[in-house]
Amino acid sequence: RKTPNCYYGREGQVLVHLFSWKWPDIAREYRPWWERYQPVSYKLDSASGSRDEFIDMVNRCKAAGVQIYIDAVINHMAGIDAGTGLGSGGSYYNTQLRFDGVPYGPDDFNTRCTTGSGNIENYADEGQVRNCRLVGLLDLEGGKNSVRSKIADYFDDMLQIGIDGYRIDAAKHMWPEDINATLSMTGVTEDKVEAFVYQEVIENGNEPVKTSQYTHIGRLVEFQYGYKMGDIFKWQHIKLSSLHNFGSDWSMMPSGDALVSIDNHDNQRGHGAGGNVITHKQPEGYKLAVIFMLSWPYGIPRVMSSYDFDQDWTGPPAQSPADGESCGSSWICEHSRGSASFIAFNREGGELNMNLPTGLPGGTYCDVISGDLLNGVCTGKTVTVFSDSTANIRIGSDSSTPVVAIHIGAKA
Ligand code: LM2
Ligand code: CA
Repeated sequence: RKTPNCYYGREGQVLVHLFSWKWPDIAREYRPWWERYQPVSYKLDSASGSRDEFIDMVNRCKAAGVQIYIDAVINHMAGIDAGTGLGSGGSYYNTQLRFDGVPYGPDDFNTRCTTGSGNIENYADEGQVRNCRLVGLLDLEGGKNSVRSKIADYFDDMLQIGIDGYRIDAAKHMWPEDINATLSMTGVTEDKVEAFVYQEVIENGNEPVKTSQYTHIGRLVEFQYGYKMGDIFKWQHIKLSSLHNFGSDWSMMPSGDALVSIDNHDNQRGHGAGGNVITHKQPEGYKLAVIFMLSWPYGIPRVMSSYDFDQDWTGPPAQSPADGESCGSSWICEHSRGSASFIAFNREGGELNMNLPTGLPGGTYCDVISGDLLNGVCTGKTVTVFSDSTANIRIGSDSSTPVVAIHIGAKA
């Protein structure tokens, strides 16, 4: 009676008094975010909500002209240490390789791994990277038709609901031909264009797995982009002016193959391959990096939207921004809207004062960084573009966002 029965490894013996909390919020608190990457079925009931709520979200986004791309975890199921239980959607699983909600059985898992632990031990061995368990996650045998067709059924279900594409999680750990064969099995209905595909392959120096092995399947996340943005906007190792040819000349893949981001949920908190990225924790440089990415013609940009965390595993706040929590505290919401047709940055330490070609027709434009065009009135600085499309651009070095951005949708 005098011990609080803490779980093994949790003997800190501290209680928390959750006064008047709702049960679902308590259930959600203290769950690490990375549980999402340990599926036990392809059902859509998760910590984010029910299947009906997912369908409703897709429909409402589509009505607003917004496409949905899902994060598809198809390389593996739960971790070897997950034991036995029921998933958030109620399906039974055990790590003797039974996942009844799909269903998958022992024959659906990889038997080609040759390491002693059954886990990936050496990234220089291409076979291990694809056939062994990534951090103990039970590895599906993507070479088998039974596995491919179950994943294809899941994709078909999603297409039917109306999603428009997939992020292929852990694509580095799948054989490219398995991904391709699975995608070719998915139905594309008459009025539907092909799904958009971007694969998660972190290419590291001398490792044998290369992004170029996957470019025939779809796009890839170009991780070098985020690392280089970190060099420039976080560490300032590289001068802004050297970005003039930023793209495939910087040993990155061709623009048409790439999807880019400044950071992601892994490298933001030191997971995955890590890397020196800039995040919302350094807001000044981060804003510049995001503005640069949105305006620079390379790859397809993806903007991050995060919640605040102090420990790497901390799950999301129980409440969404929509029901009470505002952006800027527990939810960061780095994402923004709008596009700029001419953009200038200054990070040289002194004032920038130059006549620059803008490519825009003559007129007075509203700078959408310092303000916005509201009912025909510019709330920020204005920029005059002359008839030869040049403009005098002045950006002081003392400003916290030393950027000017103007576009034809915001003529003052
Ligand atoms: C990804 N991309 O290719 C995701 O972006 C990344 O977030 C996923 O890892 C990974 N691949 C697998 O889908 C995350 C997280 C890991 C976590 C796994 C599984 O970064 O830390 O691993 O999800 O939940 C966790 C524990 C790890 C444990 C493992 C298995 O952190 O210590 O390994 O579960 O129980 C024994
Ligand atoms: Ca694999």
